[in-house]
Amino acid sequence: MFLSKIKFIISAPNKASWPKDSLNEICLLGKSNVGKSSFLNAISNNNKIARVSSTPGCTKLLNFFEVDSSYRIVDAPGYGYAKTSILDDKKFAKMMEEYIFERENVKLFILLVDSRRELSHDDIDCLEMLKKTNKEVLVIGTKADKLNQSMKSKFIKNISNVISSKVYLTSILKKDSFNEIIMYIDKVGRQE
Ligand SMILES: Nc1nc2c(ncn2[C@@H]2O[C@H](COP(=O)(O)OP(=O)(O)OP(=O)(O)O)[C@@H](O)[C@H]2O)c(=O)[nH]1
Ligand SMILES: [Mg+2]
Repeated sequence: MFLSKIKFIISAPNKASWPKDSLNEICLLGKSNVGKSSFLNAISNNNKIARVSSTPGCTKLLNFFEVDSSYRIVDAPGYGYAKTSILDDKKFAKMMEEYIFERENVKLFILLVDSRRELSHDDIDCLEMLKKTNKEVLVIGTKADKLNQSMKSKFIKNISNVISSKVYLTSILKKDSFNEIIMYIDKVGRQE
């Protein structure tokens, strides 16, 4: 299964540009280069949906994508790139905090982390912010193709010490690693 009929809606620098309706939104967050835009392409089975680059800082604004005219996925720019720490860069922080705390449409935040790395301070700061929203949060470890079995278990164990929500491991080289999360996203997106 993949998400079908995905189309790009708008790249938003601030709340004046957010779509003005009540469609549910699912937001992808995480450090630069962890693979947020690649994740969106993988669940759409279309590498042309979002722009991806091996250089961090590829996505600059909040990019809204509509799925089957029913709900949206929002691909966020990453933190931790150059000065773009989630709290230090004022413009970036304002754009993200505004969305995280004020956007009522959001039903689920997905925090993506590179499964080869430990959680960074920015990841922890981000999780703390998300906790304050009282909204649902999921963690995805990306690039699982780089891990062996014992590294995978260690990753899941480490994350579970920090957050109680469900943790998934995905790899763009293994399409079926997205099956469960796609079904979940679609269910949350279409919820009344
Ligand atoms: N091996 C491997 N590489 C991946 C995977 N997912 C993403 N990548 C690579 O990671 C790099 C960054 O991917 P992006 O999707 O642009 O990352 P991003 O999180 O959107 O980055 P920003 O937009 O800068 O925040 C690219 O070179 C991708 O090909 C994966 O599952 N496995
Ligand atoms: Mg991106």
